[in-house]
Amino acid sequence: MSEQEVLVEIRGHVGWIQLHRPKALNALHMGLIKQLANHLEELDGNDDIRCIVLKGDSKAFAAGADIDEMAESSPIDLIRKEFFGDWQRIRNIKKPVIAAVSGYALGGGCELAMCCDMIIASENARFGQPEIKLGVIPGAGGTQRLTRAVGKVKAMEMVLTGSTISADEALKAGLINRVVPVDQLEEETSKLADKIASHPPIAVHLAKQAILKALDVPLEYGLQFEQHLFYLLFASEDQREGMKAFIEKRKPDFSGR
Ligand code: DAK
Repeated sequence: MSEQEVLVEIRGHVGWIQLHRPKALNALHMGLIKQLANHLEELDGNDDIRCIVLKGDSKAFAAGADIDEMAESSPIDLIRKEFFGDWQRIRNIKKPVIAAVSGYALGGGCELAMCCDMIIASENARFGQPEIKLGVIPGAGGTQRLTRAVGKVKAMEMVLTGSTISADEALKAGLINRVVPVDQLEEETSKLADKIASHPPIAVHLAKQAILKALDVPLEYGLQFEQHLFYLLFASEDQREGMKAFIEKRKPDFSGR
């Protein structure tokens, strides 16, 4: 890597990560994904950080995994090199991660955005899973997360045609949280991230866990899981502080404990 392709900036309690490989529309080669996973884990382990934002640039969030890198691989290469092992690390981040998407979010780029917990898109964003045009299918959630987000028929259309959808279509389909003008993407994402970061971090962390569980387990089990996490939060100082502050009609001061 000649220059840094993943940049990190800390603003208050929010860690901002930028994919920075503009000449290749932020195509995600293995080294870049490893760097991204390293930075995410570092921010995840930093007690001062309460929310993470992942962004690209105005032309591309990411145009997919790096096709040049994959093109000549055999299945054995992919298995032996653990070609995609770092994607698993990205999925395991505990703090909330918001994707701020401008321009292309295609293939692995769309999957990376869907690995995040929320997606804010600018009006020029395009989402899609074009892998079918390359003779493969999505491999990092494009058939699974996309189907859960937009439903079977829309996922079928996107994956089988490889066509992209606009930010407005993505909003209607339930893939993203909101669409904002290109020049307001940072500001709007920042507002959302700061709001989340103002809440008690342990409760935020457990709320994220509980919501993700809802996608995986039967309702009865999910409800029990939620209840246990609810009970657990009564062991936190922030629960005492939050409820006491309400009763005393003052602003809470959360410590993250
Ligand atoms: N890989 C490598 N280079 C890419 C790239 C990509 N995905 N996308 C763009 N580039 C490069 C182009 O080659 C070009 O480089 P130069 O020729 O200038 O050196 C530069 O970026 C600018 O691109 P274009 O000249 O093509 O720009 P245009 O505006 O004309 O077109 C485009 C933009 C986004 C429509 C076009 O670049 C495009 O179609 N890109 C490919 C999109 C795509 O097919 N993406 C899916 C890739 S497959 C997995 C994890 C992840 C994956 C799979 C498994 N596991 C965990 C198991 C993911 C797979 C994929 O994403």
